[in-house]
Amino acid sequence: MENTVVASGFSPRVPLLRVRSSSTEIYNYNKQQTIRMANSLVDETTASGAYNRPPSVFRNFVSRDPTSQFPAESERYHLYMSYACPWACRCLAYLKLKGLDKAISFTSVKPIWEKTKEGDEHTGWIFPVSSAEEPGAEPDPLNGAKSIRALYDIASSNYSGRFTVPVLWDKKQKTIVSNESSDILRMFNSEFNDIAENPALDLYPKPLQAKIDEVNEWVYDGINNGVYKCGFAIKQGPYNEAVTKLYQTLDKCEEILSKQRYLCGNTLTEADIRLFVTLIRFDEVYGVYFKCNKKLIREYPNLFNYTKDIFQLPGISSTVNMEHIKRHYYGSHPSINPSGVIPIGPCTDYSAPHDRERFGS
Ligand SMILES: N[C@@H](CCC(=O)N[C@@H](CS)C(=O)NCC(=O)O)C(=O)O
Repeated sequence: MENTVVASGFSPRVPLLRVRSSSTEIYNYNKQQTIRMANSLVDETTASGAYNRPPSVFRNFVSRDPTSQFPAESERYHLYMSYACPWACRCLAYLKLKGLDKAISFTSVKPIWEKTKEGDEHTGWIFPVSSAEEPGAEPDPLNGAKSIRALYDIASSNYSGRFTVPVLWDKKQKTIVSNESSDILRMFNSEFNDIAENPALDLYPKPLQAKIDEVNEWVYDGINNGVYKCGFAIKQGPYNEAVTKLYQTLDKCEEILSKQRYLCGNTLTEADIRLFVTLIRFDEVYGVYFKCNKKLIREYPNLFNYTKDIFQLPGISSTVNMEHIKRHYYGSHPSINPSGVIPIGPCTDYSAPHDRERFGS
């Protein structure tokens, strides 16, 4: 199955982007040649031109039960992540909030995707060769891996999915526990409380669980994954559908946040951390890059102040590396930005005062 998109202003005989089920071809106007890219996020586009995110594969759980396959132990697990990635950064935010960043080590990869292996064209997450190469990124301290793909190769000999971050790694069994951030959040929230510096913080408290689940569902569909559906759509219809839903969902959040401090009431919950990682990337990246330009977050008084409120929670600003975020998105998907040029703004100061204390602290 093949789809062809022709950008207006270009000759209809020269396809700008061709998507096949296993690879993407981009016509580079500067080099006058077609570049082939291997499987990654941008290839998950269906015949209808809509973006379709595949499910994660490693779905094991760390448990507080010492007899379980993956028992919660200090210094046993490692979070491989990217400062660019919202899904990975929500896990890092939990490490900071729960005070688990000493018990669970973490490493960020380099922001811009590169070739992961000799012999094929796949591009993905790469570790730097030294700490000096890329501020914020570190070489793999455990396995000496060159790429995230190499970690998946260690964990499984027949894995055929995408090589995504986050990866929660078990140092003892030398394998991947989980590559699904929503599961990792739940583990960090409840299973490590014996070793967490902030065990009392419960971002998924029993009385609010049904509410959090409900909010997560529409926030994920409309906003977290919604921005990707806007950005990776290769036909007008699926883009229109995604962008309409995105702004309906942002409006809904704005309305909720005009009456209470957080999404599920006046207490911070998992739902807020999950929304925050998308909001903090919105004006700098998604507004331009994913064509989400009807309105930016700074134009919504409540959403904007809410973003600043969460950014200013202890530890959270250290999870936001705008340099990595911008360089990754604008530099890693040549089908969307063949030149790799990074727009200058808007450089919002999220540490500026906000008005959310009006709902109490
Ligand atoms: N369901 C996963 C999604 C993670 C994901 O899509 N990560 C992206 C980065 S933002 C990735 O690593 N993509 C690599 C690729 O597509 O090759 C989760 O939430 O943990």
